[in-house]
Amino acid sequence: MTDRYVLVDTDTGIVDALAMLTIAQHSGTEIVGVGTVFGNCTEQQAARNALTVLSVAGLRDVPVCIGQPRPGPPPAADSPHGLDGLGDRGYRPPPGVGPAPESAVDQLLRVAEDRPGAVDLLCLGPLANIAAAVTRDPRVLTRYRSVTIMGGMGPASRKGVEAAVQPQFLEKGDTNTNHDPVAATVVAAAPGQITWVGMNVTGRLRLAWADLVARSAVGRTATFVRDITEDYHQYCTSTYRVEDPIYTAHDSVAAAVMLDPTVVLSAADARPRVLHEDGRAAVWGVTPVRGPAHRFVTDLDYRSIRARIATTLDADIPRSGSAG
Ligand SMILES: [Ca+2]
Repeated sequence: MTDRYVLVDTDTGIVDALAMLTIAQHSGTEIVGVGTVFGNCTEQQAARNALTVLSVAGLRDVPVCIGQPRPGPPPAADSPHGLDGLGDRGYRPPPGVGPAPESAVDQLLRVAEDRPGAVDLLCLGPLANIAAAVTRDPRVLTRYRSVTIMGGMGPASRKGVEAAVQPQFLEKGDTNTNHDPVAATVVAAAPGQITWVGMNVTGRLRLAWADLVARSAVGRTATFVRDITEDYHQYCTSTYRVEDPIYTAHDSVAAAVMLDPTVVLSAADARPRVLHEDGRAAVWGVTPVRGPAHRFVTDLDYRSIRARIATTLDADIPRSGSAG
């Protein structure tokens, strides 16, 4: 029985792919649509990637709608997600499969109108589509059952704490906001049941590369994820300055929060504000709250999230052969 309906907005890079697989493999959950946005790649490439990822999960009928392009010139630095967003491994959608004719922004507005209060919105990329929808209908996000955003840096009051725990935290920054600070500013002022799952909590989940390699020896899903993560894991290992190879899964952390809110061990209500520092933009939650408060996650049940990702990677392996 389906008891959860999800609309995913994504710039379909490597971490988005694992998050989409995580949702697709969660029983009782239906992905009602995907909207794509620039970020890890172009919005068109993100749509191709989303169709590829959905096909890995065995889903062929989910509409994938193309959304907003990058408002300015492309970034100077190469993306750790590769030129195509999925690690340049040559993955393509199955023949005959293509994006839907509706725009991602129209889809956001239509789903909110058609099924008020019934759909959870998961935002995994820069917020350009969401901001465009809010500009056309300022209350659109209130018509979603919940809105979960992979973005922000957490409550501003904890900035020093987070920086001490994660030395690379401030320099790495809030990628999705930095891609489009204007869009983040629009969404920050919007009303709704909005939860920011920021770098302060997603960066703490580091998954062992060796574990993914082991799982890829038996599972088709794990093989796909390992393949696209091959170069990205080297980037993660050097960024986080750790000895044993790791990979991060920022978007899967946000997906886990949306699928099971009980993984949130602590959170704070605050007002999201886009702050600029050293040429980068990031959302921080500030208090006191004037205007609509949003929720900023500050701690999570990482054990449960790891178990969920392991289940996702092993989804196509018979149960007797899977390890939690
Ligand atoms: Ca993303």
